[in-house]
Amino acid sequence: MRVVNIGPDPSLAYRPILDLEQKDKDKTEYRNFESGSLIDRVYNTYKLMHTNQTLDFVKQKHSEWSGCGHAQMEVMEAVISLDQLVDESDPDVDFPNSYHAFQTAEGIRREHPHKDWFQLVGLIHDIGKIMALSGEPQWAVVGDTFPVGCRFQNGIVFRGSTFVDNPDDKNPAYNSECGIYKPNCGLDNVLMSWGHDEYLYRVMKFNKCTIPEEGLYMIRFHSFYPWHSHGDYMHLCDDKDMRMIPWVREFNKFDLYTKTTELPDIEKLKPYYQSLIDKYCPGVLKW
Ligand code: INS
Repeated sequence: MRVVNIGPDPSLAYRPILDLEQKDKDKTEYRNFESGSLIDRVYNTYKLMHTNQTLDFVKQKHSEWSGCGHAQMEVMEAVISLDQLVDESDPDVDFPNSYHAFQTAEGIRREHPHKDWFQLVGLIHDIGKIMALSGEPQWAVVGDTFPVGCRFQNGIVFRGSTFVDNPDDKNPAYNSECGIYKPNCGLDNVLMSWGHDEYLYRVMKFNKCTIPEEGLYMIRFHSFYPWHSHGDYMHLCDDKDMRMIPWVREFNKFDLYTKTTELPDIEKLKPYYQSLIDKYCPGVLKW
């Protein structure tokens, strides 16, 4: 028999770490910021982020992006374009973000079959990362978020070593417990480090999408781990934030623990999710 060498199995192209054991990853193995094969990439991304995300930087990014004048695109196009993005801040994922979108959505669909808006939030929560495809550096797009304009708290990853070159860390106007904010002013009044959460929230609002408030809140704060998972920054929260935090935590279960190397069949799932997009954020949106 003639054996024709066609090179590596093409199905492996997007599954570079197909490691069967990872399918059964234990919950305690997620978010390891101390060791692992991706640790250098992750650390370098956070080092740049924590050095450069200052109050001034965030204000500048708001004025650049919040007017949604960069592109016009349907939501499914944005989801699929994340085929081109591997998130360099994520110690648990080394495959394109589009797979993570469908993994999260399908996890939510299994446990919340009647909450279609929640499933949709699972699908789209990271599509603000398309900023990176327009030239924004990853440190201004991906990763956990934190407030700027007040003290960087201890629940932030790599807090001890990555803020030393951030001028705000030494500025007495910004480095007290509340900094520029009033106690319990509400997260709506706090400027977060600039990234995909806030950007997508702005896009949803700008285009008058009808996702319920809980869903918009999940979009806006899902990467705010120091708050939803470490209990930091509670002194800035108001009643609304405290009502919403259980929703953000419910979302987080799926966002985090569906990250496995078992990759979904996107083509098969597309029609169902397109119907949810048509219901809540139809047509061409401004980005
Ligand atoms: C997640 C989370 C991860 C980060 C991702 C983000 O919400 O914050 O730690 O790596 O970029 O989408």
